[in-house]
Amino acid sequence: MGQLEALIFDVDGTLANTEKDAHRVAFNRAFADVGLGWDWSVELYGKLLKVAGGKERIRFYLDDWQPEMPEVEDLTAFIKDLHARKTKHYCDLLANEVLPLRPGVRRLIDEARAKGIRLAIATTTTPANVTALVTHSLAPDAMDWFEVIAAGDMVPSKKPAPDIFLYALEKMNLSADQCVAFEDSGNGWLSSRDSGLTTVVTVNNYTADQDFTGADIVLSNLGEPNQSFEVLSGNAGGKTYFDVALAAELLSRKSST
Ligand code: XBP
Ligand code: MG
Repeated sequence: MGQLEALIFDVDGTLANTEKDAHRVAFNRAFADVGLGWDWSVELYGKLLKVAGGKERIRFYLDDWQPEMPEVEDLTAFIKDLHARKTKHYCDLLANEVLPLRPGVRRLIDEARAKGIRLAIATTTTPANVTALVTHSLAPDAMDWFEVIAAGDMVPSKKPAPDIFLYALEKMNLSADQCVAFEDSGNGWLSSRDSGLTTVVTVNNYTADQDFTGADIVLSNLGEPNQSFEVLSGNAGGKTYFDVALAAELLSRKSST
C-alpha cells in the first residue's frame, strides 16, 4: 500500500450541500425559462438524484415522469439547451449567494496544502459549476489548488462508473493506494470503490439512507475541533474530526488487510 499522496474530492454534497437549494432551484428556473411547467420539489429531486448527471437526470424525468410529453424533434438538443440554461442559473445563483462549505472541508484542504498533500476533484457536475462553487465558496484562486479537476462529460460514463476517479488518478500519475477519496452518495461510493480508492463518505439529508456497505468510514461530516463528527460506520481511531493523519491511517489500515 502506498504513502498518502493526494486527497480526491467529490463536489456536490461533499464540498457543499449544493443539490437542494442550488442545483434543484437552477433546474426549476430553466424549466420556467422555456415554459415547461415542471417543478422539481425537494422530495421529487431526491428521487431524481439516483441518476447522476443533469442531462441524464432530465431524460430520466422525461421517461419516467413525463411519458405523455409530446415528441420533441431533437430530444438530445432540447435537453442540452435546457441543461445549458440550468448551468447558467446555477452559476448565477452561486455568484449571488455564497453557499457554505460543509464542516471540516476548508480546514482539511488547508491542512493538506500545508503538508504538501496533493488535491484533486472528481465530480459528475459540469466544470463551470465546479468553478462557481470553488471560487465563490472556497477562495477566488482556489481552482489552482486542485491539480486535476475531473468533471462532467470529460469521461464517457458518469458515476457510479469509476471513470471520473480513474481519469483523475491517471492525470495525477498516482495509483489508488496513494490517495483517499471523499464522497457523499451511493453513486459516488460505487464509483470510488470500483476505482480502488480508500473512501470517506460524509452523508447528507439526501444520502443518509443510501447503502455504503464496504466504505472505509462513513461520517456525518468531516467535523471541526469544536464540532465532533458522528461515526456512522468504520473506525475513526477515537478522533472527533477528520484530518490528514486519519486519512493516512485509513490508507495504512488497508495495506495491512
Ligand atoms: C452530482 C451530480 C450532478 C449534479 C448536477 O455530482 O450528479 O449531476 O447533481 O450537476 P457529484 P450537472 O456528486 O459527482 O459532484 O447538472 O452539471 O450534472
Ligand atoms: Mg456528490
